[in-house]
Order: sequence, then structure tokens, then C-alpha cells
Amino acid sequence: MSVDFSVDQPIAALASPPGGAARGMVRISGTQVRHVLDHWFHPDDPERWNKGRTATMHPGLLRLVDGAGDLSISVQVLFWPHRRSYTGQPLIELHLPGSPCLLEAVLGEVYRRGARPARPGEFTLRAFLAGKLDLLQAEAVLGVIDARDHQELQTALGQLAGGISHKLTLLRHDLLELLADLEAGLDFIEEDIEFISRQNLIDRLSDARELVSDLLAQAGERMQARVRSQVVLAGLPNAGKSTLFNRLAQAAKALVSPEQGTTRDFLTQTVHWNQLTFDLIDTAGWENAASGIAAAAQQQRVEQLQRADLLIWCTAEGLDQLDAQSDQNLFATASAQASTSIRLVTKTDLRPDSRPVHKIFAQTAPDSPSQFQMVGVSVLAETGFDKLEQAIRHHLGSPPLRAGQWLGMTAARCQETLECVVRALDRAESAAREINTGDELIAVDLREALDQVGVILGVIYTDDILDRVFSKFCIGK
Ligand SMILES: Nc1nc2c(ncn2[C@@H]2O[C@H](COP(=O)(O)OP(=O)(O)OP(=O)(O)O)[C@@H](O)[C@H]2O)c(=O)[nH]1
Ligand SMILES: [Mg+2]
Repeated sequence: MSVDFSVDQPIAALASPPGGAARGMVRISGTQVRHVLDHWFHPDDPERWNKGRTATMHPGLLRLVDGAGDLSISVQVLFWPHRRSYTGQPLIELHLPGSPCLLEAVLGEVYRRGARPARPGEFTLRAFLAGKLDLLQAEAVLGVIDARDHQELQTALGQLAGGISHKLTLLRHDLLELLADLEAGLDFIEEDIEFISRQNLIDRLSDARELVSDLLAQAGERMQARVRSQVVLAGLPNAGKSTLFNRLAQAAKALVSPEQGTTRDFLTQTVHWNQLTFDLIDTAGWENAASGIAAAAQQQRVEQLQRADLLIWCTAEGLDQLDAQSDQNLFATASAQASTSIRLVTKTDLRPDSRPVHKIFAQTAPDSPSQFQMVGVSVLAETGFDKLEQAIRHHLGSPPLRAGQWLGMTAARCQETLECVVRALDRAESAAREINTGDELIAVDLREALDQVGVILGVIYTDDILDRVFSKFCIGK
């Protein structure tokens, strides 16, 4: 895609998801957008339609003439006549029954009447070009559309609301003022008039550098942060891990059988709970393995645990003394690798009496690990899942908020530029600390920092940057 900077010609696209639905929406934006509907839209109140000066909804009929004859479609037309629209220019949304054929026919007519098909992200591009959004916010629009869970949505909404933009805009104004003072001083260099003291200059440069360094650190954390937590199910063969995996993942994905060693490799499934998303990993049963493939497999599991945020160690109810001992030993090995663990008794329906869970461990292991949270579940009897969910939520907690301010794509785009800003501010500050350095040299670095902040916000942009950002959008947004 190459960026089209012309904003006059109306563009149009289907703005509702493809496929049948109760309602569908066609969006049209352009300076003379009203004329696209001339002669085939018949508003219930023509006077209001023709003279309306504020954003209003206009019910009416769309008359289409196609091969099959005349078609009258009942529509609601939302019309923003001037700049106060999403795109910052006149905008129309046609709301009509969501039949794909009907929407296609209407869109075809819109194109015949002078609009051209919108490119991916072109509505948001126009909003950006009209100054309605900066580049960080344009990316946030995409982040909102693509959000896969509550946390990602919150991050995108924060960025759309101007979280980072606000900080950078204030910084940019401050640096512009500094530059203006420095340059004003340069004009009066002969008279020795100073518009800003060196100390004030140093302090403000230092504050700016600190702010940008902090943003850079957050962007860096965002780049490293795994978006989702990893929860690993482990335990002896036949402990009921795969059965539990299927129950928690709400999918019959893992093979389950009474045979030991059913799961040979690991399986991953993303689990979405209200406000919490994590990757659940089912692993092969642990065995005491001294050598060979089993030892290698065990090593692989250890590495997996080191990457995990939570280990759920599954111990089946009713193990004999020998298995209970080996379960205890392997659990000790596994939990030493994991950052946190839950000890889970599975198949509690097999329990002969109503012993509480911690008593089971107390019996099988004298040095019972009381520091681990203990929970019991039965997939068969569907019991214990509330407690297990509580325990998982407790351990995963909320993701770090600092990194949560940045959308991944924004962090990726801005990291290098933020580094340039820090370096330029650093140079400017060092120069300012040298008594003999002239203001003109400080101004050079300050200008460089300003340019780069402008690139992040999209005040300064190239086709290439816009291409990269907007080509990721879908059509209609
Ligand atoms: N009574 C009872 N049996 C269960 C329960 N959960 C699993 N099982 C049975 O336990 C056996 C082993 O289950 P799996 O889920 O395959 O165990 P696993 O830990 O994945 O086993 P491996 O993959 O071999 O390590 C199967 O026959 C399951 O039906 C439960 O809650 N109650
Ligand atoms: Mg299994």
C-alpha cells in the first residue's frame, strides 16, 4: 500500500463485520459526502437532511434499481456534516439490515455515485491527517480492534485516551519553549542578553531526559513481557493432568486414557477467564528417570517450568506408599524450578473418607510443604473448581502496569526513536554543563530530540512510517 494523502474524494467501505447479522453498516467519508446519497436516499424529513448543521440521525429509504427491479430499503443515516466526526471531515454511516447481498448492492451503488473503496485503515488515516488523533492513538485504534483479552483492551484504550501522547506532547511543548529561548538568545548574542539561565536549561534538559528514559524502560519491558502468563500442569503419569487440561481449556484437545504415559509431548491452549487470560500447558507425566530419553524429557520439563509463571502439581487421590513417595520427591524437584506452585489433589471423588486435602499430604509426606497452596478437584464429580480458579487468579495476579501502558506494536515502533531522544538530550545536557559551549550547539541537539519526539507522535512523518502503521489495519476502520 502506498499512502494516499488526498482527503477530498469520498471513500467508502463496509464497517460492520463480514457475514450476516441483524444490522450492517456502510461508512462514507469525504468533503462532499452528502452528494453521494443525492437522488437515491429519500429522507423522512428532507428539510432536516438538506439543512442539518449538527450530527443527526436521518431515517429514510434507499432506492436501488438493479437487474431484479426496484428495491426500497429502510435505512438510518447518521450524518456528521463537518469536522466533528471520527475522520475530521463530513462522514456518513448507513445503518441497514445486515444481509450480505443487500450491503454489497448498497456499497456498489455508493461506489457508482462517486466514492472509491477505502484502503485498509484509511478512515483512521484521515482522522490522523485531520489532527484528530496522533500516531500513538491511531495505533491504539488498531490495538482496540485486535485486543484478545481484557488486559490488552485496557492498554489500547489507555493509549487511545492519550496516556503516553499526553506526556510526550507536554514534553514536546517544553522542549519547543527551551529551543525558542535559546534561539532568541542567539539573536542578542552581541548584547549578552540571556533568555534562560544555564542552570534552568540544565535542570529542564535533565527532567526531560529522565522522563524519556522512563518511557524507554517501559517500552523495553513491554517488548520483553510475554503477553500471557504460562501455567504448567505437571505430575506423575496418570495423575489426571490431561483430563484437567481439557476441563479448564473447555476443549477435548488432550488425549486421556487409563494407560500411563498417554501424553508424550506438551500441549498448549489459551484460557480466557473474566479479566484473566493465560496459556495452559499439559505435560507428559513425570517419572524417576536416571538416563536416556526419559532423562532428556525431564530436562525439557525443567526448562519449561523455569519459563512458567505457575506450576500446578497434580497428585491423584489414592496413591500407594511407593508412588506417594516418588510423587513427593518429584514435586520437590519441580517446585524448586517454578516461581510459584499450587499442589492439587485430583480425582477427589475416589477419596474413601472426607479427609481435608492437607491431611492427605501430611500422611504421605512427613515434611508436608505447607507453604504451597493446596486444593482438591474432581473432574468426574465437577467439584473444587471454584477454589482452583481462586488459587490460579491469586497466583497470577495482575500483569505489571508499567509495561501495560504500551501496545506491543507502538513499543516496537518507538523503542529506537526513544533511544535517539535520550541520546540527543544527553548530549544537550552535557554540552550545557560545559561553560564554554555556545547555545547554538545545544540547540542542534535539542532540535534533534524534538524531531524524534515528533516522529513518535506523528507530528513528523514519512510515507514509510504511515505505511507501516496503517497497512496493519483492516478495511472499514
Ligand atoms: N475417578 C476419576 N478419574 C479421573 C479423573 N480425572 C481423570 N481421571 C482418569 O484418570 C486416567 C488418567 O487421566 P489422564 O488425564 O490421561 O492423566 P494424565 O495425567 O494426563 O496421564 P499421562 O498423560 O499418562 O501422564 C483416565 O482414565 C481418566 O479418566 C477424576 O476426576 N476422577
Ligand atoms: Mg496426559
